[in-house]
Amino acid sequence: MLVVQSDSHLAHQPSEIISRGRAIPHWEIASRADALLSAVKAGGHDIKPPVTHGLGPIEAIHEAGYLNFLKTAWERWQQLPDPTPYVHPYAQPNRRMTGLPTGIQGQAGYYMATNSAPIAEGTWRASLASADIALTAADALLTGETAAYALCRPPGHHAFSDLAGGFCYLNNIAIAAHYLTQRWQRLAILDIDVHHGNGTQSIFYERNDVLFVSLHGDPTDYFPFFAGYAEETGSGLGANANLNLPLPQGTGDIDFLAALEIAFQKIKGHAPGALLISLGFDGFEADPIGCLKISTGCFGEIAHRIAGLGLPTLLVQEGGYDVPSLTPNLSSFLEGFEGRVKKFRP
Ligand code: SP5
Ligand code: ZN
Repeated sequence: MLVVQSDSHLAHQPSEIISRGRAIPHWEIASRADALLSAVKAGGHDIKPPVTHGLGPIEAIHEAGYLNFLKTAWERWQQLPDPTPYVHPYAQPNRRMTGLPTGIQGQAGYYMATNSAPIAEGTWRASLASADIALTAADALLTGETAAYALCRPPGHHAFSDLAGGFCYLNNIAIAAHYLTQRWQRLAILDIDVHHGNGTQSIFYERNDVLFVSLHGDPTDYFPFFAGYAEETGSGLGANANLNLPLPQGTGDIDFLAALEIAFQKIKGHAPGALLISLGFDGFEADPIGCLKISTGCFGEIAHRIAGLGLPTLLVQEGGYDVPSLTPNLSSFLEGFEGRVKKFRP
């Protein structure tokens, strides 16, 4: 299948996040892309660089004020006395706090949902390239390819229209999905990253043209905590066009595949013209921040079943943090997608 990839992500390498009040090494590191690219190369896939699509498709999803923040935040942060190398929020607005301050410290809190989306000097540039990767892969579907893989970094599914969070800045899959509505009136997004795709859900929550379905670890005691519950089914025009399937921590292959079938029933009922997959490998059994127990072989089985839906399919890379396993897990997925499922014994 066609794969879109570039080295522009190297501009985004913040070394740390704040987790439970403490700075820890970032999980979302550049070598993830190398490990994923190894699987692509081993599979003999065609690799293309992204084509610049400009800000139009991005502005269709993200607020102008937020985009301006992302573009300027690092330089403005550097004007502070004794600045740190990355923009991190310090005070964040919450219930009953609605002001939008003009200063960079307040804006960092206003536009960042979590303490795990630090902005480095090249974050804006890398994020634009990541969105262009998803859009260029989407172009392949527009020109008749049945499937394409967007090797996006940084990932996107925790980014809201006006919020960064959870290692994400621009919501690559949402940008690509809206872009594809030029061709298909009905689309479905299936999110199999271990974390609920809260940004994507929010962006499409009141729309009925783009169905959002997510399988993820139960957010009761797991990131992103504030969304991903079964009761969230969409609102307004989008009523019933959102399906969350939270899974108990420790869920393994058999139960994940059973939930996948429920997701498929919802997707078939929506009758989409194309399918977009938020593809995370952090549900892997050895992922350092995962909470599920999906095996390498099962990723192939998942892919095989997704391909069985027979829809044009855009694969968009999200999480996955056990770097050495990203190569076999993506290989398993791509081989399974193309009908070669091996060594799967749940
Ligand atoms: C795209 C994606 O997968 N984003 C994930 C965001 C998860 N953010 C939570 C980071 C906190 C990690 N602290 C975990 C300590 C476990 N030893
Ligand atoms: Zn994730």
